[in-house]
Amino acid sequence: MSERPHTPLLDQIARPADLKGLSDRQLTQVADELRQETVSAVSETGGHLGAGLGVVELTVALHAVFDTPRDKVIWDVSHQCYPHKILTGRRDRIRTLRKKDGLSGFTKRVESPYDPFGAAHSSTSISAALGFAVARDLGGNVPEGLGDAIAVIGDGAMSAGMAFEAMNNAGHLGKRLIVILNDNEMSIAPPVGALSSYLSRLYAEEPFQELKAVAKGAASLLPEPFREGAKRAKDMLKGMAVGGTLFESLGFSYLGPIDGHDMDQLLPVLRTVKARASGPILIHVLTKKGKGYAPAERADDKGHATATFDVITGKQNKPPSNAPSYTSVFGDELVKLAAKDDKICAVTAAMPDGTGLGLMAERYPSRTFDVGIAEQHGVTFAAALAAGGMKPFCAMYSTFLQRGYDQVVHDVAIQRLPVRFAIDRAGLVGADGATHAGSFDIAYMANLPGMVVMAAADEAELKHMVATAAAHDDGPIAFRYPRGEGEGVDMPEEAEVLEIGKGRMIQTGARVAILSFGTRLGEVKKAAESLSAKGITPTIADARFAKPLDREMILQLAEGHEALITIEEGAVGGFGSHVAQLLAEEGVFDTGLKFRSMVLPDTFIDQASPADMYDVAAMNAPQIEAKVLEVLGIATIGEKRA
Ligand SMILES: Cc1ncc(C[n+]2csc(CCOP(=O)(O)OP(=O)(O)O)c2C)c(N)n1
Repeated sequence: MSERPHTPLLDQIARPADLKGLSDRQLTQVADELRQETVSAVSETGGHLGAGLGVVELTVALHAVFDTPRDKVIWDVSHQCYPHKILTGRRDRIRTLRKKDGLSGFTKRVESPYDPFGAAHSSTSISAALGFAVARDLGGNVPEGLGDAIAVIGDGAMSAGMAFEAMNNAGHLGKRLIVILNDNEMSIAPPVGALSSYLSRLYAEEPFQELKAVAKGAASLLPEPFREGAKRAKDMLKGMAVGGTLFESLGFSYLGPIDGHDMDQLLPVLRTVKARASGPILIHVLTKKGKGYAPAERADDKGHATATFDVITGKQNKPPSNAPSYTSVFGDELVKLAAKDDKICAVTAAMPDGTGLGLMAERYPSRTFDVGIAEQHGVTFAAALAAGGMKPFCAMYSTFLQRGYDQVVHDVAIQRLPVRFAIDRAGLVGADGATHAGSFDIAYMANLPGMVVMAAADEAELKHMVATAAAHDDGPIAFRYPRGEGEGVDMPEEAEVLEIGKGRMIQTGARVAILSFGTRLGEVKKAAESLSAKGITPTIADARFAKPLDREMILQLAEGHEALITIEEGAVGGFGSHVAQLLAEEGVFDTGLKFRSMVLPDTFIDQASPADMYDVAAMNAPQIEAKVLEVLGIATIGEKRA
């Protein structure tokens, strides 16, 4: 553990109200100390570092000028909220960030009144802020009161449709609402698209914010020193095309860009806006992701996400890996297939590295599309690529694909278009917690007519499933796989195209059959080993497909055993429900099969290690073993004693 930083002024800040008596110079010092504290805390916990460092000054300025929690500061994505947590009474627990029973890595309503709205998926903040503003004006009533509503949204998050839907609505309603565009010219990867170029032009062409502000008639919003300069320049600027017109045409007053690391700009601008804003206003703030910590500033991702690290050297503590990650197995196999088939292409929504498409983008840039944080668009775009005779792989995390669900139904499934969904981060993901858990995709994909749904039990299976998806031209197909390393199995040289709707037997036993869908298979095998010491040898099968089901295999398992247990890394309504439906319809229950279905519990599970989260979900080997004993009516020793 590195030495804690010296933070005399920050030590006196128990809550944002304590900032009120400080001079601007002292607030700058608080910001400096807050930055050091943030680096120190994240070095112990790991997590999102770069985004928080970029908004340290903004965080201090917002809490110094506005009256939180009455005023609602809504952080978009909220991965930049660690400095905010430190200032809002959670400094004593900041080193528990993202750990079991610790602070969430995101804003969370139940955690603090200073977190008025939870987030983790992007681009919701303007909608949320608008909701608070309207609730305020309609006389809504909450314990902390309702004051200003302020959304802080990054340039990456601003590229999503939802942000524009909200601005369109806000501009129409005309309520007092403050949007701070935190523009660091970064998403996780460098941002892409026309909006990003537009934002760059806003400041590249015209560096003087006071000139631009005046040209748009916003001089009265500026603090005195700016205003004077602005007046002098007014004539000069008449008729000149200026930036901010996009936001203005949506009904926002545009102010900026200002330097988001300069308290002498931030504080007066925020104070003036607070004193004078009447309708929706967008303040364009320029920041640097990773600001003030050299290793983060230097990193390709600007310290977006980090393991624990040494503060002095910046060296991250990453455990050596024993097996390739599922993500890389997908990425490598896709590149192999793309080399042989020039119709194969790939779509990612702002996660080129997270989804393993880096190599594909490098080798086949014209066939690899980063659409920005725009899952809805990404899915429909892939649908039309398929309609146009291409073979698109739509690579998204399970949790983010949720955002494109209607597009999956309406554009892909109803039209039976052969989009290949590569669903990464399936199941419980660990430190990012409930917002990032891939819990629902089996249910929401398998209920769609014509959708093929596969889950890989290990990395070799994943390789086969990528090839199977590439070969499947008959309609949409999805395959899911978890975050992290594979099981360490031998990798086949060549991928095999699997027969659609056929599972595989793993071991033949007696009395009980365990039918696994996905990577719980490893835990099932462990449970079986332990059971064999008790004289019970379960039959084990890997379903491979939740849709179409391997009817023959499942009915045989049901017939040949006293009990059948399904297990999957997903919520109720998925694989197990489909199996239960089949068994019910086939009348299997009429003749007395004992059936259990192990699914994620009907709760949102807080962050912890994935293994701990699966313990909470009761889906690890000991709990599988207990389930087998329970269904066979064999009480465990512990239960007998109790
Ligand atoms: C709907 C959705 N898709 C993808 C992500 C993954 N994600 C987390 S942060 C991020 C980049 C956000 O960039 P920006 O808004 O510019 O904020 P910065 O990290 O640069 O401060 C992405 C793509 C997400 N949180 N939500």
